[in-house]
Amino acid sequence: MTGNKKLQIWVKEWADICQPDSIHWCDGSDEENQKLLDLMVSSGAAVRLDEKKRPGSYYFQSDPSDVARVENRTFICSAKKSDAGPTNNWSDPQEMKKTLLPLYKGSMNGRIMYIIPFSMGPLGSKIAHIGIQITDSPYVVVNMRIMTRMGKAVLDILGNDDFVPCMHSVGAPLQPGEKDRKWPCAPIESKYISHFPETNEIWSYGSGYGGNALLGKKCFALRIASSMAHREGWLAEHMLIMGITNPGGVKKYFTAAFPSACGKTNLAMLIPSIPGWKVECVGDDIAWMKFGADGRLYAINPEAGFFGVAPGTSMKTNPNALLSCRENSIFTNTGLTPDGDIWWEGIGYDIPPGTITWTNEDYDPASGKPAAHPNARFTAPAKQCPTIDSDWENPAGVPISAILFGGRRPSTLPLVCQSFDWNHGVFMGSIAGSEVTAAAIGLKAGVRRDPFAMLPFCGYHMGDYFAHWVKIGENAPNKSKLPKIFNVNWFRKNPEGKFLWPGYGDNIRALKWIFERTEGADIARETAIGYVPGEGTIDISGLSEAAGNIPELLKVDKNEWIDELKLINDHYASFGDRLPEEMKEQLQGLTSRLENAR
Ligand code: OXD
Ligand code: MN
Repeated sequence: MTGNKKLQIWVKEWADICQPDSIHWCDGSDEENQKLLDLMVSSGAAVRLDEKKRPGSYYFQSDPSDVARVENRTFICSAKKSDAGPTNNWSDPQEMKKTLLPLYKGSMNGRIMYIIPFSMGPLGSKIAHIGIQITDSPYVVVNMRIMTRMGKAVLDILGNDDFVPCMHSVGAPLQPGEKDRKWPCAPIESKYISHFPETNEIWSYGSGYGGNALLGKKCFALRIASSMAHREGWLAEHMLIMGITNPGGVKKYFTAAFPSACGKTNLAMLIPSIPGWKVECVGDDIAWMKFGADGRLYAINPEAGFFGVAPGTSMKTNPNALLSCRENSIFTNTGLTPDGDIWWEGIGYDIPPGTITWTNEDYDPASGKPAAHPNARFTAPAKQCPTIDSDWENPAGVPISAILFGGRRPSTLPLVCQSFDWNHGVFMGSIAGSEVTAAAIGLKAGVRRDPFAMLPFCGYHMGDYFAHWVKIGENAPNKSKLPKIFNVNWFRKNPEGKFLWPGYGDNIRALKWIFERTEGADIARETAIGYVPGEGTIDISGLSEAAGNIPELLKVDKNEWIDELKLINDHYASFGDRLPEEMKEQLQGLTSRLENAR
């Protein structure tokens, strides 16, 4: 329990509304965790995996209707619609609360209300923030215990201070005597993932999955935190954080923002293909950044675990991710093998006969249905990553030398490109995105702009967000110490549709160039779009086939960029008068540099 009056009142108010059978304050202990897991095993919600193959690990299958973040049911409820901007679903805060309160009424009948105190960031860090999540899902509790620092120690640190209230219910009350479902949740049309950025509140209803339900992650650490950061002058970003050490022992930290499913976890855990270089992981998804007393920008990973996409993860593609979930992990919507282990497409070995699919059916290759859902996940403690950085829990954070943006671009964007200055880097972030095919998401084919990889995660108007980035540069205590900004593209293809770049461990070759540029090395060629590697400055030692592709990978094609300009103009038009002057100037600058380019 707690002496914090606001917290006591808040919990009592919600208990009166949701009417749970009882209330449990989570202490975060091993005993509590085991009790919840045992409870879920005995109810049939979880399977305990084989103790030898996957010690301390558990398997869950979700309801087939509840398998991913639901962007069309995610709302930013600012007082003014214009403050949510064109990239968010908006709802009036009072209207949203009027819609949700009747849904929450009695929603925890037959269930326990869990109170989860959690810290986003190392306990006591000046960059960290505390949230309290209410939930009726024991699955959420055991996942939050991996993904955040959770339990009694957080309440002790909170004292009487303020916290971010995070309200969650799966929206599936039980009648007396009614047997629970394996994965209780509400139908899609009554799921609501609602954010109130002006009062720092989160109200989530109806889903038990991932970012909809583990409220510390996307809801707090990105949507609410981005609007807190906007007000308070810091950065809450959808970025991995990595440490890179060169053969001389010099270490630097980079952050990188890529849209979902572009390999952030793979890059954060990269094993370099060039001898002597070392990459260590601080975080794979979110970075919170503030200036330190020395004028440099410092980043913490607010999370304590990885909530990684399982399919495609193998000892070949990302051994460190696979080793991170070797024990004490939770698997959701993968396949389940008859000997009590998990399996997924792309794990690197054949499916064991008798494997059960995520829909709890016998796997049948003839059906064409995969064993694992494409968004099947592992939840693994970050400390289990073999390459976790020694400073990953440093409360002061790690000093950032470079910020990378990127996406999947089969053409136009070179392998790596450095911005001319901070505002040009902000421009690069603002136009980031991935090319999508019409078949993939049922939309018009083309470039899906995902500015700063924050499209689904920015808690306020995207135009104001660009302005905030400009202001961070303007207000920097020492401009010469600002991180340098780069764009990378691992996904360029040749006209036959074949990737030109091997990616994975070979990405160190681009990181090495970036590393050297942050030290001011004279290895760049100036182009209309920024600095790209000069001839012979990308290390190709040991790189066979792709070495010949380097000129194509670094090409800046004037005609492709003139086409790109039209797309950027369309993208920018959507921000109306909230597009900062500085970004208009950047677009004009690029336009005239291209006109003057040979
Ligand atoms: C994630 C995402 O799950 O970005 O991290 O979708
Ligand atoms: Mn993410």
